[in-house]
Amino acid sequence: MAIQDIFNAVLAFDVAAVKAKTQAEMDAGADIGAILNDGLISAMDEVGERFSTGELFVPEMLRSALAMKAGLEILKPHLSAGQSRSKGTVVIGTVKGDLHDIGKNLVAMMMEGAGFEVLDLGVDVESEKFVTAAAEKKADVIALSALLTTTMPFMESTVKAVKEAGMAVKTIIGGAPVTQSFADQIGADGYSADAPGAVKLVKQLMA
Ligand code: B1M
Repeated sequence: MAIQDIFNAVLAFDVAAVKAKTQAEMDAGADIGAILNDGLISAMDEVGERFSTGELFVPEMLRSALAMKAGLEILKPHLSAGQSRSKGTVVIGTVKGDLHDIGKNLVAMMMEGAGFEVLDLGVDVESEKFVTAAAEKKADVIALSALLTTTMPFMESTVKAVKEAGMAVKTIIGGAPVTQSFADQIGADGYSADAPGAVKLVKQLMA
């Protein structure tokens, strides 16, 4: 029931309640995966559903996102705890034209938690910026996120720019509209549907 309260608070755009209820669940020893998936992420899925049916509009979507982020901030130390020595370097960002960053932030946090050094370039990132940052950081992996079908082509141009630069860095992609077949089509080295899967994927690619 209490995780349902977190879900409801995100839908009510109630930042204070999301924080309080998330903290209360953590203090009560609830499973962090359940708080994340059943409380915070499923609330955003519901927001997306209501946006599609015209029950909610962009301002409400944004307010829910802010509420969800407040909950994520409380989970963050637990998602990225531990590990001191870097297992490798990942450059991550949301591709050009796309401002969605919650999923990308979650992937970045979990990569950090798994012991990778993460350089987060933010949102609306040009292909060249990924290439330059990866070269400067001697990155092992470039991780691209997109939430809009209209911005998926920028994943392709980034993968192409990496190949043209002759870099050994691997590219992985993810985000709600992205699929394995799209990854195959654009020549990315990997795809994951979620943040824990992205961590596994990077470990496999670097093995
Ligand atoms: Co936007 N939006 N939005 N939005 N928004 C979607 C994505 C949409 C599906 C809503 C809908 O119509 N049902 C729809 C896209 C339709 C499409 O193209 N298929 C949409 C639209 C249309 C738009 C605008 C165009 C609306 C408008 O202005 N008319 C506009 C575009 C702005 C832009 O980017 N240029 C827009 C704006 C916004 C807000 C700014 C209001 C806000 C974003 C705030 C922010 O991110 N800071 C927002 C939000 C919140 C959403 C929804 C409701 C929630 C997204 C989210 O944060 N989910 C979304 C509906 C939905 O997805 N259900 C929607 C929670 C997050 C944890 O999940 O990001 O999917 P997600 O990440 C997942 C996986 O995808 C994966 O891991 C995470 C889970 O573990 N993953 C990766 C993500 N990146 C990965 C990378 C990896 C691996 C896995 O490897 C590298």
